[in-house]
Amino acid sequence: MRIERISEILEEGKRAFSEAADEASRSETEVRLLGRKSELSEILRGLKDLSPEEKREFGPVVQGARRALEEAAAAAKERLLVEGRDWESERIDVSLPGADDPLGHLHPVTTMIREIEDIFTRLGFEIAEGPELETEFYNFDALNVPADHPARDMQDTFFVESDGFDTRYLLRTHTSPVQVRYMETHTPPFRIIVPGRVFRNESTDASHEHTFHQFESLVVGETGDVTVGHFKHLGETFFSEFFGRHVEVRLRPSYFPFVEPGFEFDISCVLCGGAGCPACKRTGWLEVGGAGMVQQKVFEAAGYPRGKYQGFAWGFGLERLVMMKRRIPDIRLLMSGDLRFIRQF
Ligand code: FA5
Repeated sequence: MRIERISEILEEGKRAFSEAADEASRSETEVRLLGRKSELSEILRGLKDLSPEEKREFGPVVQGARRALEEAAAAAKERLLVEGRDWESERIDVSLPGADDPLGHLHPVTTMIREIEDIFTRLGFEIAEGPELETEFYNFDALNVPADHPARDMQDTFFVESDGFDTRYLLRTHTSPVQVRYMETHTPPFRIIVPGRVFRNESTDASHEHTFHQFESLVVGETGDVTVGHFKHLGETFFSEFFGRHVEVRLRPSYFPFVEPGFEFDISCVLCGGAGCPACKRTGWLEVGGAGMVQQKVFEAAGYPRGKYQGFAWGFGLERLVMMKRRIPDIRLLMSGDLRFIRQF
């Protein structure tokens, strides 16, 4: 009798588990057939009251039925889990294009600095740099800029509050202070370029920014070794390479306290080739920077003996070259942070 009842419970249980349509009814079946109050648990509890022979006969059958029902319950759980998934929403379309991972690129000013560094490195130059937060000494005194020179005026220079310091700090107004910093730790002969950011407290327009870049060049050797002819030739070589066409250089007398003689450095207009156009105001020439033979006072400020060395220096505005090369009409676009502009390069 008992044996038959057990196989009935087993058969009914297996069917109930395989027919369970959702987890709630499966779980209800599990409690009903395998829970503490189930008939099977009752029978299991009664085993202890049987004779040893009966235990031997019934024990394995009851235990086997319980295991089989537990397995059926687990199998039903697995089946319902699989059936319950929304396969459609999980479908992956492997033919869809991948997620767009936007890549940035270098700013045209950075690209241009690297290009300039490349050209000069090939010509045997080293690249030097100096601090943007500079002292009044390196920015002006060491460069022989007189104490009453208008460039020191609050209009042109961003002075930094230096109360409590012996030194007066400012944002460098040009890359020339790096000349002296470099010479303090190096002995000629050498040739360097110094690309860097500079700052001027002036009102802005299409060709003037308060923050822009210059690149300085300094070539120094024994007296007689480095001449104006060398730097005119170097300028022609560099600008021709930079613009990818033959460029001529013109020097006009000018004054900078740290050079003697000093020049304005013009190149033949790269747009019209010197014939005259609106970009060069019909002169055929474009002014690109200041230059000259290094003043002996600057050598002295760097600790060199007077008269032993001779060299030239120049300082070019980088943005104006970028504008000419990329045909950008307004310098303020470059640092505007406007991505519509930047993405064009
Ligand atoms: C100087 O800054 C000198 N240190 C250059 C120099 C170096 C002369 C070595 C002799 C020997 P200047 O102030 O002229 O010179 O500036 C040089 C160049 O920087 C200019 O020709 C121009 O191209 C650029 N520049 C000057 N001011 C601005 C500005 N506000 N915005 C953009 N570019 C500027």
